[in-house]
Amino acid sequence: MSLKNLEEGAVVENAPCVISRRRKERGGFSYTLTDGEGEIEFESGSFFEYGQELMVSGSAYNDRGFMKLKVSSLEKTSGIYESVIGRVEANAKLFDVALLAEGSAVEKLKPKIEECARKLLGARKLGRHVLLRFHNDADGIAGALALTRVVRAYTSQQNSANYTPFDAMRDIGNLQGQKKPLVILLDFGCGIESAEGLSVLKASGAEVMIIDHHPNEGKAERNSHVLLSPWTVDSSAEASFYTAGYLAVEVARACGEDAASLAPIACAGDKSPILPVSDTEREVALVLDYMATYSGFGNKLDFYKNALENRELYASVLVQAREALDRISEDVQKNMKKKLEGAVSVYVVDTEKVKSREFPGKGKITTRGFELVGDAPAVVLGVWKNGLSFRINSGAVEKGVKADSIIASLKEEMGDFIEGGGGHARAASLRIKEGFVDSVVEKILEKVREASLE
Ligand SMILES: [Mn+2]
Repeated sequence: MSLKNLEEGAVVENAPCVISRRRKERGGFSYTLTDGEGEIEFESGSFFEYGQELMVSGSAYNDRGFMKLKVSSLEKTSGIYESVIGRVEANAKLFDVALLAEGSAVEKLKPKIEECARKLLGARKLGRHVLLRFHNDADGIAGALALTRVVRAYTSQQNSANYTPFDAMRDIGNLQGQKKPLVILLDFGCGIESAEGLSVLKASGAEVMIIDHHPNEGKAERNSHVLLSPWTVDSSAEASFYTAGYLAVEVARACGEDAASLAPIACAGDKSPILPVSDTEREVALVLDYMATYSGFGNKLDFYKNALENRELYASVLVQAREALDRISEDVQKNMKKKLEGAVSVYVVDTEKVKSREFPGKGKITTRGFELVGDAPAVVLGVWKNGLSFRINSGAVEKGVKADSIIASLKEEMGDFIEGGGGHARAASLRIKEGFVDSVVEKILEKVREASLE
């Protein structure tokens, strides 16, 4: 018999269920039992952990208008938690709201969005331990703000686009003792350099959800349980435009949360054109990016939430961020050289000569250059002593110049100098052995010339 809508006097016999909530009360605890179909409270002097699996017998009684269970026998058991998770997720009530963005890709993603939503609603109902790692930029932060409207999570900032074995070991250590924890990676995890760390994490028994829009070079579906990625339904360069933060917002909306206002912030942060973005939303993205640049690994999400609510802090960060961007414009202009003239032009900015502290970082300096070159098909490379950053506009992408494919062939042809890297068709970065940046740039010029001739 299921725990759903029990009437007074109904008898429950050996029902497999789990503890999904606990409240301290005078003389003991009040617990909520869930079997995946319904739930009911009972009182007990004994202590049980969240997720404790039990075989329960008893009868329902009315306690001042609330149906509770008078327990006659209670036995600890095992092996039922996953089936309860499955039932809770299947029974979760989703909200069928129209997607904010248009396009066939996102329509095709709807089943995955719903799968993620069911998982979050199930985790909420069962009080599961959720660890949410978000990328340290406006897209990752906006998405994390959306997901935490649905479920309480331990949030932690990830200052790299790669999930390394170090990350995995640390997470596995912190998750010790948690019953079937859910780990969500937001706006990173699909790169090839995350595959090893992810496979270790998955082997630990944690359930892994990845919401990411970076090209799925690491085949993240193999090392996760749920993958929400536009690359699974669209292989064009436009797939990246469905940013992780945007997708997370759609997940929250399918859960019934009004998170729509966070989506344009995510899009502004990653320069995605899928949604209209207002000046204010662009400002919020800038503030989040600035704060994320200056804050460390492991930072919790509340830090950003509080800053957005604190008007004085917000206004002051905005002024600083804008000044920092303005300050570099002249330097960028001075240090940007046109290296290739043709169907697709290539410009190179020496970012070491641009006076900037941590913000704007190399990527944003390159973006600044990119904003200065105009609309003709162009590639901007921001270079420094051991790396470079790509920004490529639509005109160049249409002519077949894509950063992710250039990077893939560079890794093959110059594997000895390329130490890593990845990203999108329009924006990506490379780590290069010191002393070899110039030769890599030469090779890129060659590749752009070839691609734009074809
Ligand atoms: Mn992103």
